[in-house]
Amino acid sequence: MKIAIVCYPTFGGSGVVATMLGTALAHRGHEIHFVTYKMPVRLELLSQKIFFHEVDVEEYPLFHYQPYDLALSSKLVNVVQEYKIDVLHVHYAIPHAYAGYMAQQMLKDQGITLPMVTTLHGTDITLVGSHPVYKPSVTFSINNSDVVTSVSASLKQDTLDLFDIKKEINVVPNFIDMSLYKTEFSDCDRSIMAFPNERIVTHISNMRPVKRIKDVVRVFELLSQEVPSVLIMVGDGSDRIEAEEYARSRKLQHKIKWLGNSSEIDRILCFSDLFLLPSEKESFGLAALEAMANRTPVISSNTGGLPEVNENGVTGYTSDVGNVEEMAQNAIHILKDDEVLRGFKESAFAKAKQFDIQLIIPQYEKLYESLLHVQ
Ligand code: GMT
Repeated sequence: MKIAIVCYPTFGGSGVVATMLGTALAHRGHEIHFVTYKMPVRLELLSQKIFFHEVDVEEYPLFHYQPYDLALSSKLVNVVQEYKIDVLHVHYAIPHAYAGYMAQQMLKDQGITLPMVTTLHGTDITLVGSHPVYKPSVTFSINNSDVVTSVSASLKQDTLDLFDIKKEINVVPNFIDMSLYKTEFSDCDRSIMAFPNERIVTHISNMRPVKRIKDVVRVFELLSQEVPSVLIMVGDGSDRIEAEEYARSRKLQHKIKWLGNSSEIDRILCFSDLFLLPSEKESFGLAALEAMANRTPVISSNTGGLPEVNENGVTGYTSDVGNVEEMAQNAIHILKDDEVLRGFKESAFAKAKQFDIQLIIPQYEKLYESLLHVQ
């Protein structure tokens, strides 16, 4: 099949998922066309089966906001015509499903049918999409997609609760390529980050308010009073400065390494003993799954789809949003004893296997095929 994929190419779960999906589909023989405003961050290999089409937005001084949706839908029309695309798969409803619908209509005028799959990722529903300024357009785009998927059962329920949805929503969970992770236990080279007696605790996010990164520092503060440990903070965003300030005020800075954005996520997670994700909202929590694939147990909030990934008491623990005391107690329980830690590490790894890419990609392929047959 020839599949066009639209996503946000920057650091962020939905772009990472879309990029991994496209790459895996290309390995399975499909021709994949990424249509985005920048090369996706994790798209390393341009193979014969992977194409990248940049959406140019003309800067015109008259416009306060440049019309990206118009540029995207026009680019989609051109790519579909030139490469005879079979299916369009848009990741993140805003504005991709809307632009995709417009492209469909323009192509229809030329007698071309372009079926569209829309994957809902989270904030396009829970934070941004349900805002009154976007809600009618998001409802319309979802209801007019040919197939709609959501990355967790929880996000499906949120979508049904927040919008008037007439379409079936298929839950297709996020995934990870388990073939990239060694099957035997390995400690990695942790000496670059910590002394032998210290545990390594990690957090990775785009450090927006929804990630509650101050809670990360507060949990670490409590746990480091009981267990010698260091905290590795990966990513960047609007809340970083305030969290750094808080850490400084609590005299924790010497125990915290702020690494900024990194493309070495697996290398960092490989030597981590614990992953913290205390988010306010999280439709899935791809970062938690990446941690688990690296045998790192997770302390997270119990919001959204997180309990579908992080099994309470098995792969780590889940607590109510903001309950940093409980999160810290659970973290101490996991980290204090080598045997307990080893058990959680193995359970986290075992659970991650349930989300192996090999199990999930066929689910998308089946949905694409169902659309080709109705043409
Ligand atoms: O929340 C983020 O860090 C970015 C956001 C995105 O749109 O890229 O992530 C959302 O999609 C990810 C991939 O499906 C999910 O793993 C995240 O849980 C989800 N974020 C939220 O729901 C807040």
